[in-house]
Amino acid sequence: MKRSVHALALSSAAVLCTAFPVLADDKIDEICAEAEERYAEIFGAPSSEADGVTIVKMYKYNFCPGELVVPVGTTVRWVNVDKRTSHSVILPNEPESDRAFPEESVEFTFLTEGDQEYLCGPHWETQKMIGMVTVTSK
Ligand SMILES: [Cu+2]
Repeated sequence: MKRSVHALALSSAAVLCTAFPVLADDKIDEICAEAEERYAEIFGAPSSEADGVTIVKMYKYNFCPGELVVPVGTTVRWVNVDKRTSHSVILPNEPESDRAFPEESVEFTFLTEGDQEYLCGPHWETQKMIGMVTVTSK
């Protein structure tokens, strides 16, 4: 009897765990769609048309997209499309970037292959503002 109660508790915990990220993803998709609108408003063209760089937007304590796969040698430009908040980028084994204030950006060229998790200095701890770049061979 005790065992089945325990099993039930475990299975409802599992349901909760799988349901939460789905909701979170929807919310992030919404935020990132808004971020892209802000980008196009500010720069007059979609971020996909940026010349020679891959754009990551920083908006409402998220990196958009949060995960990126790029070939080695790619320059990523993180653009702050927020109205008030400033952000930064901390890559593994690199000093923290300058603060990017609204409509400003920071750039980094990836010369090393592999997964590189990065953080926003002021917001990674409190808001989980964390991103990932996977750098592949050319
Ligand atoms: Cu931030």
